[in-house]
Amino acid sequence: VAKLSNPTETEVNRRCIKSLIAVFQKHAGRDGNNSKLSKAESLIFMNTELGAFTKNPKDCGVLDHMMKKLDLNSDGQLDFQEFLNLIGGLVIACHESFLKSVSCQK
Ligand SMILES: [Ca+2]
Repeated sequence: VAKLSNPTETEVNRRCIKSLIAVFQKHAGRDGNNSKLSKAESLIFMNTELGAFTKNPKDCGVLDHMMKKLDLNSDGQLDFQEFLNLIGGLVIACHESFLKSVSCQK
């Protein structure tokens, strides 16, 4: 049997992608421009959406460090591509802790 995604899985993936875009636009649009996350918007985004992931979400030093790392074109804002790098980093961290928890269960 070929490995095809069933419709339910496809639907879940589509919803997941849509909600990523919606979250980005919701926060990026606070200053009227929903194509980029300013530093202030990134802070709100991390505090409201990623509270469970970031250890010190209110720590400005952490934000400065992250912005420097993620802001590839150094315009002081995160566009969607740069935002995806942030999400990608989180997904990788989640995957690693998932693998660790799986190997612990053996
Ligand atoms: Ca940028």
